[in-house]
Amino acid sequence: MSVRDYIRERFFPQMWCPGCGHGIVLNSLLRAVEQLELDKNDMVMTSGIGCSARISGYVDFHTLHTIHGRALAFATGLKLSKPKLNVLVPMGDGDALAIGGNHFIHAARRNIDITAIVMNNRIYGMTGGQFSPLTGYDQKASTAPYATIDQSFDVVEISKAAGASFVARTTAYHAMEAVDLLKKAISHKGFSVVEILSQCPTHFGRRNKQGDASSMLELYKKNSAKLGSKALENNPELIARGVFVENDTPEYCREYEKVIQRATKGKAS
Ligand SMILES: Cc1ncc(C[n+]2csc(CCOP(=O)(O)OP(=O)(O)O)c2C)c(N)n1
Ligand code: SF4
Repeated sequence: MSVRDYIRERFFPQMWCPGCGHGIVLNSLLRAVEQLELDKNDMVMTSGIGCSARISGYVDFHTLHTIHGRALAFATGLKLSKPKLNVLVPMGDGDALAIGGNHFIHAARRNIDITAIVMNNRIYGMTGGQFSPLTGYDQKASTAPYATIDQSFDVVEISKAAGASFVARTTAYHAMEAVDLLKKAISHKGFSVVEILSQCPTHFGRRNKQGDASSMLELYKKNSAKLGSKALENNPELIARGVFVENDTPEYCREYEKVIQRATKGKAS
C-alpha cells in the first residue's frame, strides 16, 4: 500500500486555505497509517465540524462526519460495538475543548482505545476567527478586536488530568515527528491524545501579526523544544514537544467485555 491508497483522490484539491497547517497534519497521519501497514477497512475516522474536521472527507477509511463537538461521543459508541476497529478522531481546538470539552474529558477518563488528534490553531477557523479556549490571553480574534482576556487550557495538562493514557504534542513544522507520535498513539491501547499545533494564517496569523504560513511555521520551530532537551532545560518557557504520558491503564472496551462475560456466565447464548 502507498499513501495514495489511503486517500479519496476524487475529493482533491482539498478545501483548506493556502498555507493551512491542517494539510500537513493530514500528510503526517497518512504516512503514519501507511508505515504501520494498517488495513484501511479496519480504520474509522469520526469527525465533528470545523476546517480540521473536514479531514475525514479525504481519507479512504470508514468515515463519519458528525456534529460539532460530538465526534468523540460517536466514536465511543462505534468503538464499543466494534472494538477491533482502529478509531481516529481529529478535532479542532474548538471542537475538542469548547463545545466538545465534556466529551473529551470523559473519553480520557474512561481510557477508551481511541486516538484523538487535536489540530490546535487557537481559533475557530471555519466560522471566521472567533476565539476558542485555546486562543490564550491578549490575542486578537474576530470576537476580541481589543484582545482576549480569557486564559487558555493546556491540552497536555487537561488530557493528563482527565486520565488519557497516552499524551503527546508536536507542531505542523515538525511533520516527521508528528508521523512518529501518531504511530505511537495509534498503536497504544487506550485513549491517546496527540496535540498538533497547526497554523491558521487566515484568521489567527493575520490578526495577530504572525505573518504568513511560513513565518508561523518558523515560530513553531523557534518557540518549541523537545522534552528532555538542553534547550528546554535552559528555557522552560518554550512549548515542550514529545510524549508526556504513556501508561498501561485498563482499557474500557476490554473492561466492558469482562462485564459481559460476568453477566452471561453460565447462561446459554
Ligand atoms: C452545535 C454547533 N454549534 C456551532 C457550530 C458552528 N461552528 C462550526 S465549526 C465551529 C468552530 C470551528 O473551530 P475549531 O473546532 O477550532 O476548528 P477549525 O475550523 O479551527 O479547524 C463552530 C463554532 C456548529 N456547526 N454546530
Ligand atoms: S480558515 Fe484557517 S483553519 Fe480554516 S482552512 Fe483557512 S487557514 Fe485553515
